[in-house]
Amino acid sequence: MIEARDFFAEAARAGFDFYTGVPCSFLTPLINGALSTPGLAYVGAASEGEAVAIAAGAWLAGRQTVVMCQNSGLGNAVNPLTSLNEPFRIPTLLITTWRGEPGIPDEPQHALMGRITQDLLTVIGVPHAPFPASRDSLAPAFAEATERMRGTGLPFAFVMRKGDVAEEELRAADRPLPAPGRRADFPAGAGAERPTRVAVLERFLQLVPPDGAVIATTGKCGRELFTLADRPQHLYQVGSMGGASGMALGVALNTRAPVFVLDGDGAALMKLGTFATIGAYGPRNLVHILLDNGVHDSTGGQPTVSASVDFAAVALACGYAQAASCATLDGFEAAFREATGRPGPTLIHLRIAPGSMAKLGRPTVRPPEVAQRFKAFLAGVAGAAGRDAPAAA
Ligand SMILES: Cc1ncc(C[n+]2csc(CCOP(=O)(O)OP(=O)(O)O)c2C)c(N)n1
Repeated sequence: MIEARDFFAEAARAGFDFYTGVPCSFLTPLINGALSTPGLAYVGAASEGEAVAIAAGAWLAGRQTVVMCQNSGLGNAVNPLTSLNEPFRIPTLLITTWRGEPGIPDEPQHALMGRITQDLLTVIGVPHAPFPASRDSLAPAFAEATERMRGTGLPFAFVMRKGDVAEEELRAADRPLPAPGRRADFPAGAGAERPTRVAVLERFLQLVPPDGAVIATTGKCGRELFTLADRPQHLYQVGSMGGASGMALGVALNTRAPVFVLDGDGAALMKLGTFATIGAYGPRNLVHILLDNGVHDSTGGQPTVSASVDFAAVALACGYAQAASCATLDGFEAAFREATGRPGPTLIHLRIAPGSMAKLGRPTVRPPEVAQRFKAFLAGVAGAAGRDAPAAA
């Protein structure tokens, strides 16, 4: 058995400086320790998949990351681990618990996952080792993990058993509540047609500042953005639907650059919990642009339920500093100009028309290259600021 502080000290020596995750009772000592250690950056995520996306963003902004979860939550994390970390070659140190370990009495809901935890990690290409549960094993375990991650550019997992870390008291201060946000509506005039996504992206490209980092959601949004303009500060999130906003949060908490995420209504609804995490952690440099065509346009136009959702109200209820709702290109531009003059996090919700540009390409630059040049862009912004990027609160 080790103390949480032993783990954090070895992790810090190995360069790990950003933590996120969702609790498990086996993880309580480590998460309590993370929450109680002054200066240690820990983001409590709404879901394990969101945590993986947040960590990916933090890595792009120069951090080395740790994601902590219960093995039940591995199921929630499989999608981004396989369709975000893998294609983009984004490493993270995953600590998953081993509820349902065969031979040890546990609750019925853990039995199956307990039998397959290591096999599941292997199947999804995540090498793993037992969590280092003695002081002597810490340094070699970190050496193995970091060497494997450096070699592959991919995640590595420690599998934690009950009692691996000694009990730790929770001494975390409550997070300050965000002040009530501000809403702005830019209604369309009678008979105004909704803009297309490509028209909005064209306008966006005229408005976005040169030091702005841009993350585009899964599907045709990223493809259209790439077709209009391919820039080093663009990240086209080809998989991990719903993960763009989490990734943007991870970036925004660790950079001084303004961060823009182009989201879809289907994707936003898939990971609505991320709104609450963004609102609570409150990065002032994050602008969340929701291109709401009311459908899953990229897969053939099947309706989402977005028509009955007031996303600006959702964002404000979750703690965003500002939220705007609009339905025309000029409304979008007005909302954008207002938003970028004030501290966020900001949501700009724009109702658009379904459909896509006729000749739609796919990014020809490969995901690992997209990630590397995006990372280099953010490092350049941090270098230009002459200081380290801020650590997450
Ligand atoms: C987890 C997951 N489920 C489903 C898909 C298939 N898929 C790709 S894009 C997409 C639609 C996304 O809809 P929305 O976010 O509204 O964006 P739009 O296509 O309308 O631009 C779907 C369902 C996927 N890539 N990942």
